[in-house]
Amino acid sequence: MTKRISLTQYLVEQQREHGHIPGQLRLLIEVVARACKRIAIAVNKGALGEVLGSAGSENVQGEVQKKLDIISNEVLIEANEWGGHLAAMASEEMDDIHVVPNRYPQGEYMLLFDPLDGSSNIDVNVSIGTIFSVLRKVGHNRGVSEEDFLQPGKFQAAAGYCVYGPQTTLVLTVGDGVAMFTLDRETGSWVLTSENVQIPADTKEFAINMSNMRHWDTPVKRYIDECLEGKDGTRGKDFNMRWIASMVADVHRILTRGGVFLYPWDKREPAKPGKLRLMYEANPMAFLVEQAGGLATNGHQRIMDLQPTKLHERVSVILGSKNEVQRVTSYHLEKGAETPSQD
Ligand code: AHM
Ligand code: MG
Repeated sequence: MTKRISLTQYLVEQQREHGHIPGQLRLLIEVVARACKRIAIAVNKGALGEVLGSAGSENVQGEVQKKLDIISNEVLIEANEWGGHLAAMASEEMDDIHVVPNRYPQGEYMLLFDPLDGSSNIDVNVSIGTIFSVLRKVGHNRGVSEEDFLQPGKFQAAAGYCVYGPQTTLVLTVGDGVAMFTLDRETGSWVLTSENVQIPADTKEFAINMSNMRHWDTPVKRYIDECLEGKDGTRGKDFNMRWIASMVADVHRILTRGGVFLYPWDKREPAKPGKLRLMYEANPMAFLVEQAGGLATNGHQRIMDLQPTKLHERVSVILGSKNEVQRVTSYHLEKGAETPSQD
């Protein structure tokens, strides 16, 4: 029988062999993984758990919140509040940061999350997920403010996501490659199922919401037009397209078999740099993708180099197979491409 390695064993061995997972970070990852198990149970119940549908409220970005958005947010907060590993949390579903209450010890990390990404897919039984990013708190004073969170993605201590699909899979990086763990529902444990994940540099698969084509900027239009020309065009090969409308599921496919994902700035609302959020969607995915040998840019710069100016900042996202991301980015850098401002 093949030896099974649990998430706990993996983390303990990483800590022992490489010393790059401090105790508090290990606890944090285990707590997030446990919270994801609880979210997976709620997601699985669906209509039977009365968790589908709208919660009748809106988040800070004016988006309608689903019941599962709120449930997942509460699960993550409750699980992470008391362990002593965190100073504060920030979420897509909360206007402001959540500082660990005074009754609990305060840790040295800060956690950001999109508790349930791909909300439009909840009610239709399509893969959704939880995305998280871990930052270190700078300074030793007890107070934490939003400014403490505004660190470029290159300073992330860890990042990952959990995809709730036909399988429930946790994907993690602590800056030393990417590992995947599949939830064994019978034993309730996370089992290591892939290590040293690598994204192929070339691909024949792209992911973009084509319904926005008329709003795209010239470099994006040029790139997709060339893909669509297929074998007889500039690229000399046929491309396939996928769009799940859950970034977690699209990125999971890319980490598994390669591809390029684009949610670019477009002319619908020119002042808005993109749809996806920098700090708890783009940065953690960029960290994972780079750790797997891919690239992530906003068309002009590496995503993880961007200096955030506010918690819920949006960003244009192009990520995945290295050679494709380089190509789209080079089209943007050629004279004439408009530069989205950071909002
Ligand atoms: P959400 O966090 O509110 O679910 O929004 C983010 C999602 C991404 O997962 C996905 O890539 C994108 O929105 C899909 O957007 P669209 O419906 O415009 O195609
Ligand atoms: Mg999201």
